[in-house]
Amino acid sequence: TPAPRPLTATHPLALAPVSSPPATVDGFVREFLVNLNLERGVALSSATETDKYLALASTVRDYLVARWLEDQRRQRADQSKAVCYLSAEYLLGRQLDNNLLASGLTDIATQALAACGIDIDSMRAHEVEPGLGNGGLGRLAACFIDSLATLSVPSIGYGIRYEYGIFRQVFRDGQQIEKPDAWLALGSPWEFRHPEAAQTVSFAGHTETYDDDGVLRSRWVPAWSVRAVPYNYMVPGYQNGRVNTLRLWSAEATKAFDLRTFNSGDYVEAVRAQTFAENISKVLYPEDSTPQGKELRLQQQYFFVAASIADYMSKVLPEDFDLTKLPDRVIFQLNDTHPVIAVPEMMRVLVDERKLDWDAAWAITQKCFAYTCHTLLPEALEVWSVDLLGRLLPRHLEIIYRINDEFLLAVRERFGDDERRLRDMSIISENPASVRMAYLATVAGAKVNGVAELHSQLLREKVLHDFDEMMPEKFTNVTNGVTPRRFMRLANPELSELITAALGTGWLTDLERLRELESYAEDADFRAAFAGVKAANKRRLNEVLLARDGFAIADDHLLDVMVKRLHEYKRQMLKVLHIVTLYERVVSGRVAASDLQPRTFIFGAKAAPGYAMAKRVIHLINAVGSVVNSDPRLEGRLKVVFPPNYNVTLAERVIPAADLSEQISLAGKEASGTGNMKFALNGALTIGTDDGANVEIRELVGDDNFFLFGMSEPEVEELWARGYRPGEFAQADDELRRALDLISSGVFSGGDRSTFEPIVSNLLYDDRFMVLADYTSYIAAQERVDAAYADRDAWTRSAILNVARTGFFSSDRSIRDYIDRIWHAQPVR
Ligand code: F58
Repeated sequence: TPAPRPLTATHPLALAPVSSPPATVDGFVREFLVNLNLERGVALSSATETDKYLALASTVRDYLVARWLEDQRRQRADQSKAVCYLSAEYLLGRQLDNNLLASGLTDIATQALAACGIDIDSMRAHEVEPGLGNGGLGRLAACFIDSLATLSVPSIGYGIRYEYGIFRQVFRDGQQIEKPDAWLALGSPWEFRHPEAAQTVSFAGHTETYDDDGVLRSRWVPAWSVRAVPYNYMVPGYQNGRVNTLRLWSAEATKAFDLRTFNSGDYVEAVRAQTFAENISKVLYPEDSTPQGKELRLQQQYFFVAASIADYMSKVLPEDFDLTKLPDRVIFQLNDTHPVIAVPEMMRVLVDERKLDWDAAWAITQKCFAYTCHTLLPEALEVWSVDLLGRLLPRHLEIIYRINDEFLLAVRERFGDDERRLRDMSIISENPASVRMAYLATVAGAKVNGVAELHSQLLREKVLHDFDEMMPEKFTNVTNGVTPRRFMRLANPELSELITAALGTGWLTDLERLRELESYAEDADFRAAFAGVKAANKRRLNEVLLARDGFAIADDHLLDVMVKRLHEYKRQMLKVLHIVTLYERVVSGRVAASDLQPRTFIFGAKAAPGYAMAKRVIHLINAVGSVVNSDPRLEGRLKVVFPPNYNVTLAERVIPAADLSEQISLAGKEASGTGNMKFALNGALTIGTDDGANVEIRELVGDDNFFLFGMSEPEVEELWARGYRPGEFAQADDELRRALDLISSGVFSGGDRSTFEPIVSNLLYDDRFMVLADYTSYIAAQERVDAAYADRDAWTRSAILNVARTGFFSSDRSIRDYIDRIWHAQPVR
């Protein structure tokens, strides 16, 4: 036998990427068993569920990896413009089913596993979802990387590999308790660790100037650094052979142990440095809407963007790259303000390291970033104290000051000595001195976008009004979207089959084709089939909730669902007042229980651990639930179900079963919402305010297929300006007063009147989100819901029209809008 040739980069085998295993049932079985035997070291007969799940995940990976390597190689070789999506959060949800679907292997895998005596559903259920996000913003990032891959856009997602994602919520006596989310405990089969591609990220220290061959330059002398180790995840496009990358950074100590200290016997001190470094990517901050301004959070932000920029510049760009061409090669999309420290970091790299002059560097930077804003709440706009920023990132603070100085000069040039404007537009605000990250992003970004039409309009008119006056061409809108692969095809397979039977294939990547369903709304057989799917989804949800939490869902109830983070602006309290009103009507004898439309109310919501009012509302929902559910007078009529730990996995079960989608934020507060889109696409009707993307949903589905209530945004503003006096609304509506009195009376708290008193007095005296002002209109809209549901066939027709008319909300369309309006990158097929 000839001596084997060494396998090097020049070896013919090394030139071609690995080939995939054969896409047949036998091929899959073989690959699965190889993984089980060789990787896990166990025989099928003795394998645990975890062994089988991990071997299955490896098998799916094996099918994707050849394409992935090829796409990475091409992306490096290719000159076309790439999108770097910078996001502190990716709320991915389970991976197995998604990756099977994307690679077209679902049927093969199902049969192959069955041949091994394994039910694929038990494998699906075994996966712990990576909850690396808080809510809408993180889930949007996950939908976007799915669409980027499906549209074959050269792109990479950058983020943080939190060791603990969003906390696991449990209820004790109806109150939220947070438990750590150890999502990595079973191992994480979807990731590839790349220590060889680690980057060093530095912090603190001081800056100095030095003479660089006659040029005076600044440099940063940091005090400490950590290693950023990338973990790569495959992001397969939907059955298009494309596999993009999500690169999440994990923090490690530069020196694992301080050996000298270790040898001197102080073990704890020796590992302290390691613990300190690793803390940076330890845990996702569970804040919703109000950032806490904690140092560790700023460390996290800088950590991941510095590593990402270094990664892009050193690994993706050729060494001799002409940096003035950078804007033709890359756009960094800033998902909210969390990655905005990337702007001064890019300036530092270009000016201090690559030695470009300031103006050239700034011209490049301004073309390489774009900023998406996700809020309208002033308290949600991130600011960092100058003191903290200067301590942690002294060079970046200097750079921010210079950016601000030059920007304010431009403002002065344009508007003269308008002190009000100069003060209000300054990136640095005084008392206490702090950096307004949204302003920095707006000044630096080529484009600034809101996430729904109304939101973008309000950004321009209110939050960033002065900036809009100065540079209107920067502002644009990209209405959010959701991926139909996960939220229709995977979450609602029966509806997907029904649609495919009607329209043929292709709609999953061309969601506007759902329009063709409009005529089917007039077809009685189709309506019956559609209603059958909804009923089946309710039964499936019933099974899940019974097994998970012991809740039963009745088939014949209207399923009324409010799932989203718990926040006052989202107004879960309005929903509670509705339930309490219905309850009060019956127990007071004014309405016979038999006259109520049977309804099951489902809540899902996590509250930020430090948000006392939100946690109290959770307690109240559970308390109202236990009273209503155990009152024989309401038996079979009203039921309140609040499964703990609402997450992507549960969303995939709840949304397809829903009849009514609650989108009831105060107008002008919800930037967009994306749950609203998922419900409509799954045939739930919306009861909602004219807020966020609800406005666009209503325009598309039509007033007859949407239950609108409440003040519009201008009406909200007007009432607020006039002076909002909640007591007047309570005076004007007997039922509202009764509902509030019932809560105050202690019936929901075992007679203790103090438990929920803070909620009631907040609503009556202090409520920025004007719950009481919209109560009467909300109750009236709920009555329209009951009346509409009484004609079940007409309801189903409306539900079908909701599906047919909301194809616009595919995240594929959002990504196309980003391409056209912001990125100007091209899909590469
Ligand atoms: C959400 N923001 C918006 N922030 O509230 C929602 O209207 C929108 O649809 C969605 O973004 C996507 O655009 C949101 O989820 C957060 O979770 C932040 C996490 C970090 C701390 C501050 C809130």
